[in-house]
Amino acid sequence: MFAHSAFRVRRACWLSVIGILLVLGGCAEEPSTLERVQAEGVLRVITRNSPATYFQDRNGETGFEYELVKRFADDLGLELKIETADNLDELFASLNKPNGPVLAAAGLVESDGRQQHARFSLPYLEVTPQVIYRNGQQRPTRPDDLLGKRILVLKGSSHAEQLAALKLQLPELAYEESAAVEVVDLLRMVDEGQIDLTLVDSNELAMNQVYFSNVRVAFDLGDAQNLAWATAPGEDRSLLDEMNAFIERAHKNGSLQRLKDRYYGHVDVLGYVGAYTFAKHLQQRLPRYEKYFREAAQANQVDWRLLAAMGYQESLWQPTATSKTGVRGLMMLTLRTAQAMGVSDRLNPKQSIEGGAKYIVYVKDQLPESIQEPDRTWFALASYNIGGGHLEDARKLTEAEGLDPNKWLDVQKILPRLAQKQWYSKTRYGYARGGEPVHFVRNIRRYYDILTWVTQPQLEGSQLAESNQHLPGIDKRQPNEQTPPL
Ligand code: BLG
Repeated sequence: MFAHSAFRVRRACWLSVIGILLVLGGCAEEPSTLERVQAEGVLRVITRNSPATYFQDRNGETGFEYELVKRFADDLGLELKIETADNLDELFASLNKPNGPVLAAAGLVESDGRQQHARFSLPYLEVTPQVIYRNGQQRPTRPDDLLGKRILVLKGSSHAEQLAALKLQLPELAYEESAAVEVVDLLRMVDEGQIDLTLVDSNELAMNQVYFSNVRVAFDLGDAQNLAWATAPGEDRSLLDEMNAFIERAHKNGSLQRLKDRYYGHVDVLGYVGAYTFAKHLQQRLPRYEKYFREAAQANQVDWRLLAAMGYQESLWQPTATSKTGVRGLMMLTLRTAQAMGVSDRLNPKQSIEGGAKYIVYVKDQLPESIQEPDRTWFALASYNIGGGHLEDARKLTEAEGLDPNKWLDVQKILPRLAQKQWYSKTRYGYARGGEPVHFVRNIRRYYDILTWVTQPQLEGSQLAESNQHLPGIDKRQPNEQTPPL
């Protein structure tokens, strides 16, 4: 009797094992998301058209999310196809469509309310939600100060979720959500006084502060949160595992940090005051000299935005600027350089810009062949500032340290030593303020990046932004209507 039932149990077990194998066999026939994507050779990604995520600049598609996800696609050997959603609800809806995009890379905060619409990857960026107000208004400092204010946030955003949670404690809190706007619109509306307050993530403010000189941070609403990529919810982890492995690699090999520095680092370098001062000068000063920068750039075959960035670093675009050392003008030419470049009046902005353009090309040509782009441009800037002799001294010291004298990253570490006797006494040209070119190059690179974002292809040939219609992301074109890269 026992033996019989034991046999039956064993037989039942075997049957269920066979059943499981059949089920597994059945599953194996259904390809995983990763297998499907690999068979198609295309990674379809949904994002938002905004400066902190994805937009078009002169060189084509760009943006933090775009660059990161492009690297992921390249690693998998896939072609990247970007689609944009008009709002967050649409973005999550597309992600959940059976034949829709498989990944959302859109500056998404991994929030509780989103767990049923998406599965999130490992985090790649920490951001803080910030309440934004207009300079000149009374600064709100705590949640109670939000009462009675006109507040607008993106519909379906983590900020809307935060305000909904806050409303449970502060029932009088009133706010609106809009699906028709992007972060840049919210900031513009605060900047222009159309609304009192909005909430955006710190990275988005960092990216946009340079366009809006009146927006200020009131206070951080809550703790830092994680941005992550998302896939459709469900059991299939095949793509998610690849995403996580990629993000882990990007953390480890430093590429994520470099991307963060490039997009968001200017606030660390300029500070918020520097960023909104830049925004003001971009509107008030640059338009007066933009034509000269473009003409000089064309005549000397350099990027006009690099010249403009140099001019901002040198003089904040002020033609009568004078340094303590008697260097003068918009591009801060020494008397010797001015004479060598045929500049008779250093205070004349057109002449100064032309002289500066000629000189940067000249010093770049003097650099050894062994220095390749993009480092070559950074070395040329350093030489413009400190002179070729001192730069050569720093390169020699760099080599003596076992570092690479052809890499800006290495030479910039050594340059400050030119101001220390134990080091400069060993050099040919002696003492120099070696820290100055390090700041000089770092700042110019930031300004250059910012100018790249604000000068859109459709702007070419026209004057620089005086109104926000020129800003990336504000003009919500569909992907198939986007201006082709120049
Ligand atoms: C540069 C010259 C270089 C020169 C170096 O000084 O000026 N560049 C220009 O005139 C464009 O030609 O190199 S050298 O010819 O090999 O000697 C070194 O003398 C200018 C720099 C100096 C700097 N700004 C352009 O970047 C300056 O003004 N520093 C002083 C700052 S402060 O006011 O004292 O704080």
